[in-house]
Amino acid sequence: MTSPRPTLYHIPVCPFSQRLEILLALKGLADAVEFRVVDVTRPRDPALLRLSRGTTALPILDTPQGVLKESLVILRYLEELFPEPPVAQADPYRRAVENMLIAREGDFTSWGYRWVLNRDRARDGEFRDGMLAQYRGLEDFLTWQNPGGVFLFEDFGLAEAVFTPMFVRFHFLEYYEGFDLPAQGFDRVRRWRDACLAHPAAQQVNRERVVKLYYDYAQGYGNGALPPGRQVSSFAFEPPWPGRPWPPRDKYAAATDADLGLGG
Ligand code: GAZ
Repeated sequence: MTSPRPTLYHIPVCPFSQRLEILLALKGLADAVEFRVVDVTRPRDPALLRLSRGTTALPILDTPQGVLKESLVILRYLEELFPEPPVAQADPYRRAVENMLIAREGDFTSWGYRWVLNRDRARDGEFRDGMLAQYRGLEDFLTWQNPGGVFLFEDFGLAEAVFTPMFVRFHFLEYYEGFDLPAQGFDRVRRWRDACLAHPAAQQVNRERVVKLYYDYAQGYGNGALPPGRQVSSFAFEPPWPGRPWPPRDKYAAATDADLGLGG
């Protein structure tokens, strides 16, 4: 234990870093990595920009050998660095099945975020259909691989660590877009999603925090950018989110800083 701990630079509430927090929680190794918080609403520290060679997307992991980027890359690195207990599948075929499911995460994430960011009411149906098609794809995949189960395999594993942070974020679709899974035709993916959301290793961020912090995404502004007429980002650390009121569900209502409990 002489080598320094790897350092993860991350944005609190970022789904990509929650993947890594979940993995470490499953291994009982929350302290094996040092987490350093970056405030996305402030100019980036030049030292951190040098470390990332100019890119701003987080998380990045600073290891004794060098810097790693991309949450899925870091996830698999940590799985191999700390192999016990295993979270990924060990058998090559099962690992390939797991990776087929993980390969869907990019489109799934993109549909949900593009929908909440969308400001054109005429395109609402297009995003709803696109999101439903994503869930239908997951329904089909899980029914194919493990029709009677809850998770993809026996337990919450690597695919669950990848998708669960998005299930938590997509509370913003329920709140701001009125979206939920239809009562029929989505039983298998609903069982998966609900078990993922309830898992003890995945409680780093809750629905209330997502709904309050992602208000600016519903205004069409991501990554700490400020909507017009506002002084304080909904992602700001102060005032702390638990004391803020719930934002208006109507994302076209354009709440002020004061409405959002952000001062002013
Ligand atoms: N592929 C990378 C990974 O690690 O998996 C993605 C990392 C990333 O996008 N990080 C964001 C970041 O650091 C925060 S989380 N941004 C600050 C910066 O300066 O770049 C946003 C989207 C979106 C999907 C997800 C997110 C998100 O659109 O949650 O649009 C704005 C960002 C599809």
